[in-house]
Amino acid sequence: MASIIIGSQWGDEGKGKLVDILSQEFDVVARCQGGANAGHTIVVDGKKIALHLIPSGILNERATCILGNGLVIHLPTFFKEVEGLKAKGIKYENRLFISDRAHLVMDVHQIVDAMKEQELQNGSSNDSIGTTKKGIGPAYSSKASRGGLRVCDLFHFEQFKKNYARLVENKKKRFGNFEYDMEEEFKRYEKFAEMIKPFVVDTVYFINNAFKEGKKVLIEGAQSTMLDLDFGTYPYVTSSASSVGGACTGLGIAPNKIVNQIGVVKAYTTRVGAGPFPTELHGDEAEALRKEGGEYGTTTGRPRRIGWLDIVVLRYTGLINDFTELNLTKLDVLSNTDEIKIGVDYKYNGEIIKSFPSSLEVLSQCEVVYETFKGWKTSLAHCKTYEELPSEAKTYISRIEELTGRRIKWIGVGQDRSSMITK
Ligand code: 2SA
Ligand code: GDP
Ligand code: MG
Repeated sequence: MASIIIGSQWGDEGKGKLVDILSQEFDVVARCQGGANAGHTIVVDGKKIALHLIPSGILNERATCILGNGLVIHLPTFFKEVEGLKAKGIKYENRLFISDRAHLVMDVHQIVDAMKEQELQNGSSNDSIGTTKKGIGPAYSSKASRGGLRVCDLFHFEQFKKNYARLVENKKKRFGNFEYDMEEEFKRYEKFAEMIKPFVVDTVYFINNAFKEGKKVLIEGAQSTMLDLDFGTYPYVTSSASSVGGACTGLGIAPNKIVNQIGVVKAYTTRVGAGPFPTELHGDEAEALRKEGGEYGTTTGRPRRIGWLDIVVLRYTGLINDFTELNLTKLDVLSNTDEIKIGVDYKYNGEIIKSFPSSLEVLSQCEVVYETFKGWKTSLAHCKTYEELPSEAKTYISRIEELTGRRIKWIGVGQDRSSMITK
């Protein structure tokens, strides 16, 4: 069986922390989409570890970690992260594997990512997406247009060189000439081809065989449902399927293997990059929460945009993923707030609408209906059980359960692995 952990908002809900905690009960932890745009932070005994490509299960030495076929992998970043594990004394040999079918992000994809963003910025209106510039969109474009490079191609190097040269030529045709040392790249990738060998397996066979042996697989979502290429606020999305469907295509598993869909919900909302954000806050109120919650991109360091919790978003992402339980995170961050709001409905032309609109034009004309809650104004640092939480916090939690129709099973009250209440 498999369980999947998925973000219910625009990312950075604290998925990495939950994966780290739950991975103790799993044999395999797998990523199924995205790449090094992700940033998953884990804090153990005050020590912080930020992971981008490697699954957050790596700290649990019992678990095997998989990067599935649905990922786009920048090998220099992968090896840098492996070096980081080595430096921290984390054992990764024979327990960290990459799919032979995963696509590669080359430096050319990152160059083009930055160029595309610049192009959009230079347009009549600034329409840039605010990508992480990690080459994610261009790498998935290469994959979809059948000009991509895969991990398995590295082991047929003459053909790999031809395909790589063609990829760069195509980008030059589209974006104009830019400096790119192909000979250096060939040398670099010839070395990577050797270095990556011990990590490469047929992950489709590996995971399905693990199921056969009765092993438990935890799937780690990245980027979250509101950034999903199909369901997110298009075009302000990432280029992968970051909701539950991405697990089947990104790992080669059947849907009946997934028995739990765990939604991670931040107690307020954040978004990094451009795009609509109906419950967004500005000014001092936003700054106070940003500071309190340390809301800066784990990958890029960009300040995250801040807003109130949005139930319309949670109902919509709940439909897509059918969350079986929720993890409410960062409740402690609201501890200094006098009045907390929750966006409960959107009104369009004066009428409450049923679900999250597809059109950004419609969305921009929606008015959010709020409910207001009294803050608890006391630290949650000492709370180890649900009963110990202040009554105002319990009211807030119950109302979220009521409004979403979903059960909150875990409540995050601090950054550390130990700061998680099970309800
Ligand atoms: P991309 O780079 O093509 O995937 O960017 C497209 C949009 O997806 C957003 N995106 C993210 N949003 C939240 N967190 C992400 N990971 C990092 C983090 C982000 C960072 O953990 O903080 O460090 O800035 C992530 N990755 C992609 C991105 O902001 C664009 O809106
Ligand atoms: P992810 O992308 O969903 O894994 O989330 P990130 O790691 O990018 O961002 C979440 C941030 O919140 C990280 O710095 C976490 O350490 C932190 N975090 C997670 N849960 C909690 C919590 O309950 N309270 C506090 N204060 N911080 C948390
Ligand atoms: Mg993150």
